[in-house]
Amino acid sequence: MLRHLVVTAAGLVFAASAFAQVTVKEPWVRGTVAEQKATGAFMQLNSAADARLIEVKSPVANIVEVHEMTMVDNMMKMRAVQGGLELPAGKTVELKPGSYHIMLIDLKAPLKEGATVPLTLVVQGKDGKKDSIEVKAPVRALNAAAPATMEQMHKAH
Ligand SMILES: [Cu+2]
Repeated sequence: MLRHLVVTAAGLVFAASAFAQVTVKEPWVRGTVAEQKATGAFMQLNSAADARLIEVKSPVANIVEVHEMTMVDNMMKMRAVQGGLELPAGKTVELKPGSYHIMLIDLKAPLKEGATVPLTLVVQGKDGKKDSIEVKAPVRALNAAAPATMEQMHKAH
């Protein structure tokens, strides 16, 4: 825990000095029930300069991946975005159910409505510089605006 706090503090300092122009809007995490081991985190990202979301970390899950949904043989499948999620300068990239999302896998405990999930977004600019952005995402009810099949799809991989 102490180590995590130290890393977080360093990330914030770095964010203030690097490009640091990634705006995060409306972050939220879909709540889970007992025994559910995965869920999605959603938000809108807007970067002032071309960048990529290359990594996401969270203390609530053992594995965190950036996913995309694609049609394969007429079926919606999800997979990890290779090489990071592109954030074109000035364009809002929406992470939402049925589209790009942050996958929280192997959850350490159920996420209840009203809780807050800390997420650390690692963004890399074209110059190779990395920046950390701390996000606090509120947990919304399980059935909030999400396709019912999403959880089933995650079981497939
Ligand atoms: Cu996913």
